[in-house]
Amino acid sequence: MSHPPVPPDLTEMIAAFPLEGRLVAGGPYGSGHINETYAVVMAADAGPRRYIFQKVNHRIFQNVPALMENVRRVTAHVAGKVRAAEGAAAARRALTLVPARDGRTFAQDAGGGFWRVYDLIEGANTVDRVETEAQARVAARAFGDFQAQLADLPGGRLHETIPNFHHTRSRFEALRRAAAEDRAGRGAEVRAEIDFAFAREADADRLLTLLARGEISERVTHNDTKINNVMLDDVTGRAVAVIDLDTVMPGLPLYDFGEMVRTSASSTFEDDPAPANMHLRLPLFRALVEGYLGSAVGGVLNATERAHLGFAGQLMTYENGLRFLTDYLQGDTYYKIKHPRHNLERCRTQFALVRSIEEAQAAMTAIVAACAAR
Ligand code: ADP
Ligand code: GN1
Ligand code: MG
Repeated sequence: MSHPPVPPDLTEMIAAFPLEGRLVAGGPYGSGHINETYAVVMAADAGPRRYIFQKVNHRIFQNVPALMENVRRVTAHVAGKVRAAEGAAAARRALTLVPARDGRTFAQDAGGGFWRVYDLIEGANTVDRVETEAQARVAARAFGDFQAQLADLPGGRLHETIPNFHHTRSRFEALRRAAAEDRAGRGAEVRAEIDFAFAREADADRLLTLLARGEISERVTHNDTKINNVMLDDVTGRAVAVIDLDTVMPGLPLYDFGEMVRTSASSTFEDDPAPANMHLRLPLFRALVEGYLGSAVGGVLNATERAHLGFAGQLMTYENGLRFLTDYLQGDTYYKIKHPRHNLERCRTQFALVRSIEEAQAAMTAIVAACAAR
């Protein structure tokens, strides 16, 4: 089989890691909005070996060594937990970092870019959209179990890799500033979206107020619980490992659950150009609640947290809409875009989901109550 040529910066980085065998192929992989991900195939004596190479976006993650320190601690801790529970079969149940030749968790290229390598988890895949209730249940359980695994992470508080990441008030203020500055001259075009966001300002503070009052508490959370951040077994469909650990840091469990609702209980892609296609799918919401309450963290959630599972989905969808709109107003400096209106389309479709979740609050409350009573 012939392969396209391996990009030159990737070839340079492959030499920085002590990989077994001869380079066969390497090329772009996955569909994230932030980092660059590549799969690399090596021909080793025992057969082909595949690795994941990632160039971490250091414009967004401003302290990559600190981030990698988090990743090292988290992967080691989770690997220890799954090994204790499952023995040798646990090798693919956690991300495994491949250290660089100098022993560090990353290597730098000539341009100062940061690269890391993981063993590619074989026999598993990610999906960009949830197709079935079983997938939603499995993903929610996996992210809940992941939070529980990290409850006793030793070594003190993790670094905040992006300060105020899910601080919705800060996200709201960033939008207010971007709208006032109107750097890209797009303000007039998005008046309706700005009005939509401003009308919901009070929502930005709801969880922060509960946190300040001590009614809910901080834990180590994942903070980016999109369905494509959990690897699913090719054969059984069961969760294999939680991946994409760049934003693992102190946060609220409700942020993680809310982000699952946004991405796994929605009717279409986050950037569907037709907002009318977007609505909440209650059977998938029920599956998420079942998976999450049935996970190892389910029993730890208090009544206030359980009561806000539906609102969490609304809040995270609102927050992502704020962020897409802010990026559009600032001239698309944060997310990768495929066309000039991409961030605007993402925002409109997120706000359509916010509306749908608002209308479904009573139904969601009933679902949570029914699941919690079981
Ligand atoms: P991003 O921050 O860009 O979303 P991810 O770490 O989620 O980056 O990686 C992007 C995609 O690459 C994932 O959705 C998954 O399909 C694939 N991937 C990442 N790490 C691995 C791994 N260790 N094994 C197999 N596939 C992986
Ligand atoms: C980004 O890296 P990726 O594509 O998994 C973003 C998330 C957003 C998401 C929207 C570090 O996630 O916060 O919810 O896009 N990650 C970062 O799709 O900003
Ligand atoms: Mg990802």
